[in-house]
Amino acid sequence: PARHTLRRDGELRALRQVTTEFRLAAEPGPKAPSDQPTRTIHDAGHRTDLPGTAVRREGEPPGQDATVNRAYSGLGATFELFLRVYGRHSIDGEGLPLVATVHYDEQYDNAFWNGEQMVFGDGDGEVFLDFTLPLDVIGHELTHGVTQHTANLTYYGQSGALNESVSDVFGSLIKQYALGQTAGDADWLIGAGLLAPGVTGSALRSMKAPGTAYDDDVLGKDPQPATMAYYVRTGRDNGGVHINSGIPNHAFYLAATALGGHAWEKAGQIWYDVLTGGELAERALFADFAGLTVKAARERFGDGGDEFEAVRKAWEQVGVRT
Ligand code: ASN
Ligand code: ZN
Repeated sequence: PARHTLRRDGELRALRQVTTEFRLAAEPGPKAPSDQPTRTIHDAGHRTDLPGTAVRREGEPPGQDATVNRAYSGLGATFELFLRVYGRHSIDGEGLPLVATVHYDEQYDNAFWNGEQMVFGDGDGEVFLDFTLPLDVIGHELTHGVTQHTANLTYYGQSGALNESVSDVFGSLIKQYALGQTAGDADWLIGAGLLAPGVTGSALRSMKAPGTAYDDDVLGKDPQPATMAYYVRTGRDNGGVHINSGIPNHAFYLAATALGGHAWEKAGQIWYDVLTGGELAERALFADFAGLTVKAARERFGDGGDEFEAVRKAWEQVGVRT
């Protein structure tokens, strides 16, 4: 009992101060982002006001609308690849809530990222079906958000084609990861299942064989080149961003299939390192991107490794100098 003697005022004040400092130091800092997505799917009811009416929030069970459910699952699959494989928390790396709107407009033949959220049309049913059908299309659109928050590649000319290609690469990887496919098993198509039954073609684009995805009376022939020898100089489509993306797409396909196994582990990691590494300029040309992938392959997997050689050779095959 003698130990519990009253302390003098000064001692008490000092003790209180130490206690306060300890409590402040122990207080949690900024909250770590969750390992679960925060998804909200809206229905535009065939109008164009965004975001429309919320119809499924995170944690809610599937409802009757298959389009809503596909959007919800696709957002989840995209979140999973970026988190589990690359350690990225959502689109911005800080747990950004994922928002999508389905049934946008009437017979709307596209899907897009508007800088803040995903938007999906139902297609006209004659040329295109529902844009939530292909998982790689959902992944493609969300990856535009990742690019916006990282390298921010300017959407024109070669940097625009790189922006498009990065969306195709991770769109395809999201599908491959969800299906557990190896590079050898994957179809390397973007938008398989999107073309209406009457259309002559298999998908929107092929990373394996750019220029062969469709050849149709209405759509025309797939205009994508696979190599620089066929690079298309045009002012249309922001300087051919959806056309010339065939070249970096094919380089990724060549590197990933040469390496084998799961494409997201090596080729995907290298491309992710370049996209997020801070060295890629907003107006990068193909050669800038290519050079950085070779550097990233060396830095992550070693100098004399298969990865370095596979990446270098892939760009050489499509005619881009590294
Ligand atoms: N679906 C197209 C894309 O993501 C829409 C667009 O932005 N042009 O590239
Ligand atoms: Zn795109």
